Amino acid sequence: MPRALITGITGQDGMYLSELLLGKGYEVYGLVRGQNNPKAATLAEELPDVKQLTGDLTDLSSLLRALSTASPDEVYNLGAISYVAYSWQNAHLTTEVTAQGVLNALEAVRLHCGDDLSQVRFYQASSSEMFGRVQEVPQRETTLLWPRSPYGVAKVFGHYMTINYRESYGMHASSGILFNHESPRRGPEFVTRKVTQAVARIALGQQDRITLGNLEARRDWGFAGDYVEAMWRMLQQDEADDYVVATGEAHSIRELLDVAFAHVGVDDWSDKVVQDPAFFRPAEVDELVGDPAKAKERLGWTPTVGFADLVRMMVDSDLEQQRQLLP
Ligand code: NAP
Ligand code: F7E
Repeated sequence: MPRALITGITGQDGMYLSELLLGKGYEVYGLVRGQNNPKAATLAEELPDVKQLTGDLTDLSSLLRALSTASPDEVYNLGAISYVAYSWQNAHLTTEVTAQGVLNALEAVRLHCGDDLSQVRFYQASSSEMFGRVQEVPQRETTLLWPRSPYGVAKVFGHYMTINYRESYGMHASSGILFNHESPRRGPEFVTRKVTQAVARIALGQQDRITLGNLEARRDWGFAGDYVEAMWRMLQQDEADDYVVATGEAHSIRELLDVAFAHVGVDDWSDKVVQDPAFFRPAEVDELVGDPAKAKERLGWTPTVGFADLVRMMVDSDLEQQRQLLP
């Protein structure tokens, strides 16, 4: 039975990846941080077969302990402070977790393996935010990186450190440059879920309006369930490498609003959306769109859920959740 250790197991991708690996017969261990983390209970309820281990990416010894207990064949480093807007307010913390945390994870694997680094394959959750002020359209593995936020800068550090461990020690360390991916499990601070949750509440008469920032930004949005499949496929390759994972299509926040509101029968949402400068970013990433050709060719990976279906899936899920909260 193959064994996997996942950091960031309580996040959106950690849950989908756990489901995927458990379905393939893996023994799955997940690093859960903090004292009495409330997400541990949700994880235990939804995925009782996952074995939870206590640890934190900023604490090297906790990573070594987790590796020693899990003795994994594959390590997926998904843990991060992942909310871009928050990263300006907490740049040091973001750097400690999202940048240095990657070094800690790589170093822990190297120390754990000793002379035989071939025991463990490593996946790093890199991000399209690294492209920031884009130097090429669409973005591919070779596009120059120009991050625009402390989060993006931290991800660039983790990305290059992963490549460095591959080149320095021959570690099977791959980096997935994933574009935005969403699902009903997406945190409500991210714009897709913020919109689908609000649209559900507006449709049920629980709220009147939604307050947003920049409606012109464009993102390449895919379904998280598809994207964790690409992560796994990367670690099944003979050689470690870097891959862009994206749909190849970009849509604006306005289009997101169009699809989400239309799904509950609202064609004109102009009186339901308010813009607030508080949600604008100090440096915006205007448009991201990826070229997933390499992932398609080498991993045989293609996305299965398109933009409009993804948004409708999220609205439906939020409608169901909000109905359960009604008195
Ligand atoms: P997410 O839902 O925000 O989950 C982040 C996870 O990291 C959570 O489990 C969180 O734990 C954990 N974490 C935070 N600080 C930690 C620490 N100090 N030590 C250990 N774990 C810590 O993110 P996601 O959407 O699943 O994304 C997974 C990874 O892919 C992240 O690295 C993200 O930056 C990256 N990524 C995401 C996207 C996307 O569109 N979703 C795209 C590209 C890259 P708690 O639950 O306890 O907070
Ligand atoms: O913002 C605009 C905002 O926070 C998308 C993370 O998973 O994907 C994610 O980062 C866009 C931006 O995601 C609001 O200005 C407008 O242009 O949903 P988001 P993100 O910043 O693209 C990348 C690939 C990651 O790696 C990250 O971890 O939407 N926007 N109004 C808003 N965004 C938010 N959150 N809230 C608003 O009210």
